[in-house]
Amino acid sequence: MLLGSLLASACSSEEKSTLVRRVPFVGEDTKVETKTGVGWDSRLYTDLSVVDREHLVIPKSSFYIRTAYPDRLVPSTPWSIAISGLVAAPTTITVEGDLLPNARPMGTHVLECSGNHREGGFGLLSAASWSGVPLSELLSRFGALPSATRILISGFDEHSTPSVNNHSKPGASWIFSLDEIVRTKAFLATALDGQDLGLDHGQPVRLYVPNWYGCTCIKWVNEIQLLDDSAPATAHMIEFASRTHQNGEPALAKDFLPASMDHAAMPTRVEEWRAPNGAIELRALGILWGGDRPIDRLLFHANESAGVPVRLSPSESWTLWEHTWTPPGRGRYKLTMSIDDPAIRTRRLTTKYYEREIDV
Ligand SMILES: Nc1nc2c(c(=O)[nH]1)N[C@H]1C(S)=C(S)[C@@H](COP(=O)(O)O)O[C@H]1N2
Ligand SMILES: [Mo]
Repeated sequence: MLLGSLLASACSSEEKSTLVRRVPFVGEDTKVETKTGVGWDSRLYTDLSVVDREHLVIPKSSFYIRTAYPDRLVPSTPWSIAISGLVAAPTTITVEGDLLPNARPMGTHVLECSGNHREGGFGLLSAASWSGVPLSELLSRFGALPSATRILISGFDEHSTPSVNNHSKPGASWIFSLDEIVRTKAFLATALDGQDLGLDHGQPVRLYVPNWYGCTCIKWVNEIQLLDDSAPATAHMIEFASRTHQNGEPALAKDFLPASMDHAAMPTRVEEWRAPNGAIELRALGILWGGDRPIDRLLFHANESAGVPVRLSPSESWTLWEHTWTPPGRGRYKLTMSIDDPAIRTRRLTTKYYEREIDV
């Protein structure tokens, strides 16, 4: 049954519950699905309320945008990526000659901006299918010296309009250990949702690091450097240090923790239904994403109530969940989720980062 129960009830006979309304989340007034701003401050917030079993992934046109196509970027054909640093000889690879002929489906993944926030309906979060070439497969072509232990991926990041209040600083690059590249199955992406990437999503090539925050997924990649453990952290890494849960602002790239997403979950749609006896029934649909293992027990909390396990429906990207409950009365409810397994790290669930409120 699962999400199907919503549909079943929608075609109700008289003994069944009837849908009264979609309950809005309090304090989330950002216009979703509308591109706003320019340069680094450009945003498109995905409308996550559409996600259900029939709409498991986000189409390219609704995929969230954080930073629009740089207006100073004059694309060249072929698009080349300069390889330098601790290599036998500097070289270049091109998208047309080296990537596109080897590009293939890389799976469906969740991408989230580490600065995702409640006022934006947590809409800096999307799931889609990607194609590209595993970075580990290209590593052997770079002629890395034995001393190379790290790799810097850098992208074009110059806009004519500065970021308001200097919120975003110029330069987009992240440094990974070679081991992280292999372990995460990071890839250079050349297609999104079976189409070209689209200018705002990094066309012609971006990095994609499955299950790491979006700030590591550098767009418009034009430079790769092989480095060793003495490499200083980049300005971009420092900018995103706290949002990726680092201990302070480490001076060296090697002291950065993996910018991976812990298990996280939130409701994305709440509906008010009326039961045949007149009682209010609330139905929440939501998503569970991130983390490093399958989860079979996710708890739902309305205000400080003891958690109730929800029904989980895994998919290739995020897991959908559904929960129906009868509130004790009208009023405001804070909705949060938890995973009650001390072996599982859930930094953002623990701090209620994804708390959402409804008025019933
Ligand atoms: N060159 C470049 N790459 C970038 C950024 C940027 O500002 N410049 N922003 C990063 C951040 S913070 C995020 S969350 C993702 C967003 O990717 P999307 O806009 O395709 O969703 O791109 C990342 N890659
Ligand atoms: Mo981000």
